[in-house]
Parts: sequence; C-alpha cells; structure tokens
Amino acid sequence: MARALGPERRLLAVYTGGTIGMRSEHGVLVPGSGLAAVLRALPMFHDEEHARACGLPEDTLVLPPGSPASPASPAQRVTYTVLECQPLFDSSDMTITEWVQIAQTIEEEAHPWEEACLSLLPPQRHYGQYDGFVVIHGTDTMAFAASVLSFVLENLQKTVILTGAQVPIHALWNDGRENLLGALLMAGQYVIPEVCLFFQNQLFRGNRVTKVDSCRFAAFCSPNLPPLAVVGTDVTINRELVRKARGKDPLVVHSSMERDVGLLRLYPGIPAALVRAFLQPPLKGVVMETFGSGNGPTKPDLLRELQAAAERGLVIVNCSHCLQGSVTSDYAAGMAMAGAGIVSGFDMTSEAALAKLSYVLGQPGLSLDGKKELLARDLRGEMTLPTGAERRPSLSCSALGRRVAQLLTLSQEADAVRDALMPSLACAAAHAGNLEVLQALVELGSDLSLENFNGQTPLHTAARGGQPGAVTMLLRRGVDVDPRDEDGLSPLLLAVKGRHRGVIELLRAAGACLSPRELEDAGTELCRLASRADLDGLQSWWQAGADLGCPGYDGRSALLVAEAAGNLEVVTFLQKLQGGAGAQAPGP
Ligand code: ASN
Repeated sequence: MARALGPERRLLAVYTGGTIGMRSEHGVLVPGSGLAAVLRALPMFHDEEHARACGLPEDTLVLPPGSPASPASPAQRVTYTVLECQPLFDSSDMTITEWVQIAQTIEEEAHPWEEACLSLLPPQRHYGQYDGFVVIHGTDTMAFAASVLSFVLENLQKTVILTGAQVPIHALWNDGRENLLGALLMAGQYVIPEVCLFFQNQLFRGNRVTKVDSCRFAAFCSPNLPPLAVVGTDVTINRELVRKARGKDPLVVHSSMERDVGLLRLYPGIPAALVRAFLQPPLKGVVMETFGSGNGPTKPDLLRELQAAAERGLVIVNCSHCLQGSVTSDYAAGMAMAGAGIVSGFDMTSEAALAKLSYVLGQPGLSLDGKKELLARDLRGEMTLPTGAERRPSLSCSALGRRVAQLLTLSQEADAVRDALMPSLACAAAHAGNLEVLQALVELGSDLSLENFNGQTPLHTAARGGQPGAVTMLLRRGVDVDPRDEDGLSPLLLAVKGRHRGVIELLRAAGACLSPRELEDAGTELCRLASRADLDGLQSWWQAGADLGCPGYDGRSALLVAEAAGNLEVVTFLQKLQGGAGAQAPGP
C-alpha cells in the first residue's frame, strides 16, 4: 500500500447500474442512464472551472481540491471518466458473464457493450491508461461481484473499488454521493492493489464482504476481516492487512470461469433425495452452507449422496451459515462432512467460496486433487488459514534465511527499504547457493537481475561462489547471461578466476562469452598459470573460450613458459590442444 504520488491521478469509473443511478418509473425503481451528467452538475463531483482552465476533455470530470483525505498533497487532483455500460443492470440480473466483462473492460480498450462511450476514448488499454478503477454497481449482488473480480483479476497493481448506494443519488437524502466520492478519493489517493468495496466510510477487501441490510446505509459487513481503511475526519489505513502487489507480472484476466457451480444451504431435516437432485450434472462444484463450525446431519443416506457426488468428481466446499468464525473439525458432525470428501472453506463467505470455486474449476488442466489443493490455499486474501497451515517457506535454517524471513514480515510501510535491500540480499543468497532464500525473494517481488552496490547481479555472485544450482535457477528465470559489473567483469570471468568448472560449463551452454576487454591480459595470466603448473586454472580459461596460444607481456606463450619451467603435465595439455582441438575451446 502506498500513497499515490503525482499532480494528477486518472480514474476510470465503470457504471454498471444499481440503485445509485436509478429513477422511478411507474412507481418502481429502474436503472437510469446519464450518471456522468448528474455528477457534472454536482460541485462535489466536478470542478468545472479547473476543468476549463486545464482544457480537460469533454468526458473527463475532476474532483475539487482539498479533500480531508489529502492534506499532504492539496495540489493533487483526481480526474475520472465515467464509462456507462449498456445495458445498465439492476444487479439482481448480473452473472459471472457480466463480471468477467467488467474485468475485461478494466484491462482492455473496450467491450461491445460500452460502444456508446467508446468513441470518446483514445484507443489505449484502460489498465495502462488509468491509475485506478471504480466500479459503480448495484448492492444486491455486489459482494458476489467483488468476490468474482478478485479472482478474475490476477497480479493487480492498481486499486479497484466497487461501490453503490441504497438510495438513488438524485434523492435529497441519499448515501450514493458519500459512497461514490469516498470510492473515488480512495482509488485516487492510494495504491491498494486489491479488489475492494467502499460503503459507509469503510473500505473492505471485496472478497470478505456480505450484504447484511437491505435498507440501512451500513449495508455491508466484513465479518472475518477488519476494514482495510476507515474514513472519518482522517483516513485510517490498516496497513498490515492491505495486500502487497507481488512482482511486476502483468495483469491477467481469467475469463474462463466455470459457470456450473451452485450454492446449497443445509437446513435441519433436509431430505437426502433433495440433495441428490441438486447435485446432478452438469453441476461441477457446490458451496454447501452448513451449521455452526461446518457441521451437517450425520444421516447415512445424506452422507452417501455427498460421498457419491464427491466420488463422481463434484467438488464441494464447506462454508458455515454463521457470519463469523471458521469451519473446523471439532465435531463428529463436522468430521462427517470432511469424511464425505468435502473441502473446508474455513472462514470464507459463501460469495467468496462460490467465486473461488468458479475460478478454480475454470483453470485448465488441473486434476481433481490439484483443484482441491488450490481451493485449500488462500489465493486472494479470501480466507484465514488456521495457524500453521500457511505455506510460508521455512527459512530459519541459516542466518541469511532468518534475516529474509524477518524482512517478509515487515509492514507495508517498509516497502522502500525492502526494495533497496533486495538486490544485495539476492546477491548474498546466490553467492551462498541458497535457492530457498532466492525463491522467497522472488515471491516477495524481487527482480533477480537487479545490481547491488558494485554493479554485480546475483548471477555474478553465484558464479563467483561456484554455485551451479543458483546459476541454473537464475538462467531459467531468464536473467542476462553476460552482465558486466562496475569493473566490466562478467559472471563467466568470475567463474574462471574461481576455477568453477561446472558453472563455466553452464554459462557457456547459455551463450556466455569473454569480452575482448576481459581477454586483454589473458596471455600474461596464462603464462603465470603455466609457470606455476596450474593445470586447473589453464583448463578453466580454455573451457571459457580463451585462446591458450595468445602471448603474454613479453611475447612468450604459455607453452613456452611451461617448457622452460619443466612443467610437463601442462606442456602435454597445451601440446594436445595445439595438435588436436586447437588452443581455443569450441564456441558456446
Ligand atoms: N436492486 C438494487 C441493485 O442491486 C439494489 C441497490 O443497488 N441498492 O441493483
């Protein structure tokens, strides 16, 4: 989580419908178009004077300055464009299909359903063009939408916030203005790389919320995770909770979500025949809402139906009816569920579990065990695993490992410090051949081709340390094979100096070459090695592609020096090269 910098922050507001923009027709509320025009007329949503002075395009709105949330940067302006979807929805009509389209809209230039707005936009990808995204959505299925979007959008580096209202924005007394303004300010002023939901002054993780009230303004709660931020006279960010963007991998939109998933709420006395009817194909996955801490009836006929479905390959996730708490295995009635092949959903909301199921079952090429394994992992912060179940690498085996483990636990505020330390830590880990630490650094977002204070990359230090395992890992990750440090030295030369033959072989096979500068003084060095009968040293140079016939500073070759010194083993080696393969090793 970081404070957004720069004089201007550009947002895209995707308006999908919902009460916030609804109008009354024949006594009932229906989705209403023209939200941008409404906002343009409200001074809290648009500073017309500033827009004109800056020559902002016709479709761009700008928030007035001086929000209480931005005292540190009063000059920073949040501009936004409202993209009105067609058709607009009461969210009760929305499905995974529409939510995937929203995700595609965030990523892409456009989608056919936005045609009316598109002509106004330059042909650029929205995700690159905007700093953050607000999705204006109906509240009835907003928790489902936020959950689905959290799984569909992978590697988010930007803030995505869903919001809406219980009362239309045109009404005198409404919650739409406050919610939308809050969402725009949060997305404009903070980089919170998650799918969030803003309502009634609180910013929640999107896949943790559920709608709990159909009329009060406090419509949502996040029963098992505190809000990520609370807005009052000040903005309080719960920094420990905000997820950190991992690495620089590009955004991935997972559009292949499985549609044949369902939600089954158990009730006392539910007949086995009804469960059987529900679990029939084409259904591929079910979220089953059970009692208390994941308990269900232990009637043999019901358990048989569940077991038979699980054996057919139907994936069942166990979530509790209860708002708070987690599925456990404390009771026999809970163990019976687990025994029937049902996967624990721990403290996930049913909305999050359904979205996760749809995401996991939509992943191509996964075996049944692979799907269950993915479901059991916390993928987007959607569930709290019991203590000890997290798959954190255990790094306590070395001092370096312990230091990196401490680094992993640093608060989000320490990002800058962490980023500054990463290259040196990666170099140290590579030198020690500590693959576990290197992997942990990768997961923390470290770029393994960054240079440390003297311009060396992890490949340099792995080569200097003679660590073929680390060299292999780095090369597999696609790092440059011939980087030069501050002194112009390459990993290959460092490996030659250390006589690390295995590493030299790996680097040569990957295309590494000694540069003319590195070969400048090679003749003199070869003569020195020849005079000392250092066969290993000579073989390393030969293996790295050096010409062993090249003369030293006084014009003599290594062979002449070896002969004069009577180093027969070296003489034989050099003569063999001259007579056979040649003094120069074959190219990479
Ligand atoms: N029925 C509306 C919707 O979900 C409810 C709302 O937005 N408050 O679209």
